[in-house]
Amino acid sequence: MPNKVALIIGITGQDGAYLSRLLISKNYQVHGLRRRSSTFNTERIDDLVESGALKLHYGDLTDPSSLLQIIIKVQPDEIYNFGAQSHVAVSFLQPEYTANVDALGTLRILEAVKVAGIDSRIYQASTSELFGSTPGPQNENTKFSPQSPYAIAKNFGFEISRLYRDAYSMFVANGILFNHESPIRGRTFVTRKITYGLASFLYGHGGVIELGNLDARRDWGHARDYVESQWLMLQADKADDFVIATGESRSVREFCEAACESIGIKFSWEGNGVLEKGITTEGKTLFEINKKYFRPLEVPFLLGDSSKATAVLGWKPTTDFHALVEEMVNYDLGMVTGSPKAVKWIN
Ligand code: NAP
Ligand code: F7E
Repeated sequence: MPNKVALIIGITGQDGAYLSRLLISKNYQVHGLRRRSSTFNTERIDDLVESGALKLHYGDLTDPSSLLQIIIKVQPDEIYNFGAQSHVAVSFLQPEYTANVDALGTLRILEAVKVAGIDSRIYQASTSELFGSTPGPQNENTKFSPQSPYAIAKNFGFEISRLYRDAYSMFVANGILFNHESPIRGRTFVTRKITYGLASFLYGHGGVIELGNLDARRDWGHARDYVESQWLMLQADKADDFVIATGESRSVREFCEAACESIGIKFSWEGNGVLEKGITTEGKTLFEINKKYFRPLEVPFLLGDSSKATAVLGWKPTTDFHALVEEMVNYDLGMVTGSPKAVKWIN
C-alpha cells in the first residue's frame, strides 16, 4: 500500500526530478503532469516512467479543464506546483505568457482543487525573486519588490495561494526558495551554463563562455536539499510560508572562479565593463561579456535567512557553495567526455 498519493505539476523540470525520487523513496504513489512537446521532455525522469515508478498525465497550466480532470482522477493527498515559465530573462520577452502560466496557472490549480472538493495539501513554488530590489538578508518579513514579469507573476501566485489558505481554509504553503542548482539544472541558467561551458572548453568542444552581469549576487543552494524542505512544508501542522536558503551569497564572478579552481583552470579578469574578459594563463579567452545577457532590470543581491524553516521544520542545507560547484563541474566533465556520471538524487 502506498503511503500517500502526490501529484507533481512541472515534474519534467529540475525540482520535479529530485522530488519524484524523494517521494518514491518514502513509498508515495507519484503522478506527474507533463505538457505535450514535439521533442522528448521527460529526459530527467525517463527511468522512473519506464520502471512504472511514476505515472504521467498530459495537461497544461493554461488549460483549466486538464487540471480539473487530472486532480479528480488522481485524488492527490499532496500537490506540488513547480510548473512555470521559470526563466527571468525570457519573462521580459514573453511577459503575457509568463503571467498566464505562473500567475493564472496557480489560480487554476487552486480553483480546480476547490471545485473538486478534494482535501489536497498544496505546495506553491514561490521564489526569492519576489524580494527583487530589497537588500538582503531577506526573510519572511522582508518587503517584496519584484523586478521582472516573472517575479510579478509569482507575486500573484504567492498572494492567491495565501488568499485561498485564509479564505477557504485550504492547506497551501508558499516555499520562498532562493536559487537552487544541480547537475540537471537547465543549461540556460547561469550556473550550469558556466559548468557545462567550462567542461566543453577544457576538452576543446566549446568556445568562449559569453555572460552578462558578473556582479549579481545569488544565494545558491542544492536542489536535492531544497526538495526536502518542500516535502516538510506539507507535513507541518499548519500551512505557512517559508524562506529556504543557505545564508551565503556569491557573485556570478565568484561562481566562475570557483568552477575554474575546481578543475585546475587558472585565469584572470582583464579589462572593464563590457570589454572585461577572463583570460587563461595560456592566453586563451575563456569568459567574455555579451550585452544580450543583461536584463532590462536586475536583481542585484540575494541572501536568504531560513531560520524560520530550521526552527519550525527542522530543515537545514547540507551542501555548501564549493561542494555544489564541484558536483556540477564533475558531472559536466562526464557529459562532455561521453561517460556520464550517475546523479545522486537523495541525501
Ligand atoms: P524548471 O526546471 O524550469 O521546470 C519547470 C517545469 O514547469 C517543467 O516541468 C516545465 O515543463 C513545466 N511547465 C512549463 N510551462 C508549463 C505549462 N504551461 N504547463 C505545465 N507545465 C509547465 O524549474 P525548476 O528549477 O524545477 O523550478 C521549479 C519551480 O520553482 C518553478 O516554478 C520555478 O519558477 C520555481 N523556483 C525555482 C527556483 C530555482 O532556483 N530552481 C527558485 C525559486 C523558485 P517542460 O519540461 O515541458 O518545459
Ligand atoms: O541568473 C546573471 C543574471 O538565470 C542568475 C530561476 O530559477 O532563480 C533563477 O533565476 C544571475 C542573474 O537565475 C548570465 O543576470 C549573468 O543576475 O541563473 P539565472 P535567476 O535569474 O536568479 C530564481 C530564484 C527563480 O525563481 C528562477 O525561476 O546571473 N547572469 N550572465 C546570467 N544569467 C543567465 N541566465 N545567463 C547569463 O549568461
